[in-house]
Amino acid sequence: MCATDVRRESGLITIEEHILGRQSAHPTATGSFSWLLSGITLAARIISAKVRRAGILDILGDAGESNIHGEQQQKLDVLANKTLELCLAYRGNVGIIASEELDEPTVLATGASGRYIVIFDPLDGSSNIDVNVSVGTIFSVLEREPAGFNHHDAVSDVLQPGHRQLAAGYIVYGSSTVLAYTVGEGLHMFTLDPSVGAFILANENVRMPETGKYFSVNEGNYNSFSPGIQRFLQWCKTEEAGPYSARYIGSLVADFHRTLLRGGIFLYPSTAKAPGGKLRLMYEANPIAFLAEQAGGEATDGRGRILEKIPTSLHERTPLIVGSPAEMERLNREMSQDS
Ligand code: P6P
Repeated sequence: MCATDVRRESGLITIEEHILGRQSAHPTATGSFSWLLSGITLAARIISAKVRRAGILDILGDAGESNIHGEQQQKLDVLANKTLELCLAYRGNVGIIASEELDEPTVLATGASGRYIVIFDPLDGSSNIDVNVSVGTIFSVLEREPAGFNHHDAVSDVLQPGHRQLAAGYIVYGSSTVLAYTVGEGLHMFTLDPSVGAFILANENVRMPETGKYFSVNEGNYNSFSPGIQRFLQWCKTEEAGPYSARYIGSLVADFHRTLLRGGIFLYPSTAKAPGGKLRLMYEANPIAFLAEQAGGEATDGRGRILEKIPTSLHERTPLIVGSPAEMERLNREMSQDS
């Protein structure tokens, strides 16, 4: 039994070892991609430590400013954003970063060394921080077109459809800190062991159940949902369907994490307040959709596959419906009857 098998037996595969192992499967892969991902895991460990002590450190509450969306920035939002910027800036191979908290992308390197683009929501669900509800970090990794290395229109480099992602992942700061990532070869999950500060492999090649027993949606918006979505939700509540149980935390990463592990469906459709949807395409829907598909699930905007949407602006919003094949099939059937 080789050393890695022994370590796997002992449950001591760290995320760094796992990423390097994936890289070795690609003889053409260089260590630079693994080096980039280790920057994200370093940031995750720092943010986790801050989130876990939020009540003790003076970092709860408003930062006194608002972001481009007019949303009140929480202190932890600002801190998480700064942490990711710093951890990625020193990787030497990240050319552009973009964030929910930054109006425009930041260009870190223009030459060929700046090969990668990292887009992130540094602390999604941050409005829940003060009431101790799980929050999360979501990230997406793209590659710059070689031709783009020297021009200065960073936004056009970033606006790529989701199927171009090289990697995506999230960290959920819940009862434990769990990191899920994919490089397009399955979805793998790690739990942070705070006693040693390492992410330890928990589940490899995670599969979303073919069907589940939960639907997850803010039913406060029910009256403005399309007829197809209203019919689907009514079906979920019938004896024929189960009925399904409703679970909604109001924190995307936590709601998706449960859907991924237990199956079912999460919906944030168009509403009266958000006709184009509330969630962001580039740093929420695209990474979540990549992860869902890698685990055997599906993700649409109600009309088409999320990963095929052509972005037109960095902070654009989209409806997001993501879940198990059985629930997605039923929902698509109901929505196909809408005019
Ligand atoms: P609502 C959190 O503010 C967030 O951006 C996502 O994490 C979450 O899924 C959604 O908004 C919740 O929105 O309108 O139901 O409060």
